[in-house]
Amino acid sequence: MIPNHPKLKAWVDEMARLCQPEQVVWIDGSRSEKERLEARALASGELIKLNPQLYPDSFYHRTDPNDVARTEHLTYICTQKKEDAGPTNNWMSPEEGYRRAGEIFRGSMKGRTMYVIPFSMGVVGSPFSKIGVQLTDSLYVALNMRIMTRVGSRVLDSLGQDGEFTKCLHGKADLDVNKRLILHFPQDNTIWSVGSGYGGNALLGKKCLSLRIASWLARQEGWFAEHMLIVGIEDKSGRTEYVCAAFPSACGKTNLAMLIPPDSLKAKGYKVWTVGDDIAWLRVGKDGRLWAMNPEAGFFGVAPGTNSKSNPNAMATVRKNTIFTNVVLSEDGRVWWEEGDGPAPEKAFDWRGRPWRPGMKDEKGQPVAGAHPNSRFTAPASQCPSISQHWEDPQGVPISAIIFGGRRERLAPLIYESFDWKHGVYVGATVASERTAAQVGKVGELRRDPMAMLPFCGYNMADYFSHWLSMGSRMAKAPKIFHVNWFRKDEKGKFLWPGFGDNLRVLEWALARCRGEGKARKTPIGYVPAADGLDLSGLALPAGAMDKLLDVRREEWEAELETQARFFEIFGSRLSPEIWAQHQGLKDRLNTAVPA
Ligand code: OXD
Ligand code: MN
Repeated sequence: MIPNHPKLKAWVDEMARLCQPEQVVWIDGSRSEKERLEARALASGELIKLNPQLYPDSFYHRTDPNDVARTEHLTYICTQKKEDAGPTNNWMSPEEGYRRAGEIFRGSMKGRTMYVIPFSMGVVGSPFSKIGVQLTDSLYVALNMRIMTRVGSRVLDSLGQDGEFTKCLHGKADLDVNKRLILHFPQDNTIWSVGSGYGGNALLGKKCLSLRIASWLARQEGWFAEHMLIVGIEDKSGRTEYVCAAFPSACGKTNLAMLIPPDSLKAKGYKVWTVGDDIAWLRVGKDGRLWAMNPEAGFFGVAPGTNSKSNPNAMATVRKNTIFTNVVLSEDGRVWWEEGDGPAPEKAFDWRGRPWRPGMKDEKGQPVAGAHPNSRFTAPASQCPSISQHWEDPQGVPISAIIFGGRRERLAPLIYESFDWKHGVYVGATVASERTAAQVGKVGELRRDPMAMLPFCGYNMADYFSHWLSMGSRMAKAPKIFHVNWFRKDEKGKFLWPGFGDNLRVLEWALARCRGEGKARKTPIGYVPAADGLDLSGLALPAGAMDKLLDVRREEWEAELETQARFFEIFGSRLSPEIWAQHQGLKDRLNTAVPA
């Protein structure tokens, strides 16, 4: 199935000369090929077969213990000019990038197979999709790509003889963190990733292409590539309205995308439909609305914390055709993870492959987790019980509301609505989130993460804000922009809001506001729900909790203004004056507000 595409063939030959694999295998996407690859991965030990009665066609994989998460400090944007990467990205010149990674790639595939994976982000053949070709020496990566993207001959067919594609070179090399580089060359539509076999570093269709490279293309072509879930809310009349939401990693995007309505809202006839859980590509439609599509074909979800209460749809999705990475593996071929379903298995191995049993403690008396906090499942989106019938519509779904959010113990109310598009862009640009134990860094430390894109924007974020601002004038009916915070705590450090399914109460208000309904109170930061604005039926919140959840405290916002300013200052004169105007506007509104 070698394609009739001279540029593609020449590039594969050139990369093979560099990496020197023993053989080159083109991935055709067929069922028989899947079985062949799985048999090979079982024989090499890269995969372990799970109990087929419990998990048909599912497998287990362990990554190298030093290779368990995205490595942002080794991730670079390689543009000719450093300013084009901007102050929030690591930068390297393209010459240096190709040279340094080239030295690691040289001869690194000796004795190995190089798989050539033609893949499409978005349904094959849609004018909104983008094609990539990934070369990799990892069978695990090849099998994951088959779940997360659409792969094979049909993609080559749609590429034709001279179609444009993103050149994605991936190699495990020695899996040595000192020889690991995740490089993006947006000006060459190229990605080189070496020294890691972990998801976000190695499945190049995901963060590397669909966010970093796509955000670059999107700016040039006039659309958005965003770190957003897409979810549809159907009401009892059968009308479905769609929402996109951007939260930093580990803030519950997958759970919100697969939400189950609480009983009282179910009784009102609501149904929730999943379109995507991590990435949205958004374009202005002929009708002047914003339309969103999910470029991925699967979910690469975090396992710990996922259970039949927090996310029953995810649990149902991973029952078959799933690859589990770095969770607990029992002797009888089951998987388990912390805060998962059922009791932990008595006889098992942890994510490092060491014997493990529940309640184990280390030398310091601390509990030993069996699953890595960033352990994952890779499962086809089509298996999700709540998958929307429109999830593969080439033009996507029309978006009524965009929601930004972060993890804030204080300050940000449960929800607030921006005054207009420009203010909404400012709200997105000021997203910040406190670190959890699942992330590297000090727990609780605040990290600015504009639009939840800080690690994923492929160019200068000052230009990214300008792009967001300018897109507003291209939409006759722009979505309304909101900010949510599911994580506000009381004085005793207890979460004030139950989260999960009850978050639909908040989305219900947001959608009502988009229709010009929903009761609201104006505050200096935006509109918050009026005292009786949210449907809280069937929810027993402690007295006063709602007031605390919706409180806008002037002293806290004044301090926040300072930290926002310090962040924006790093962009210097490249930052749009509109961002500073919005900052000043917020300051003025806080100054003139009548204290509550
Ligand atoms: C992810 C992430 O894996 O955002 O989706 O880190
Ligand atoms: Mn993500």
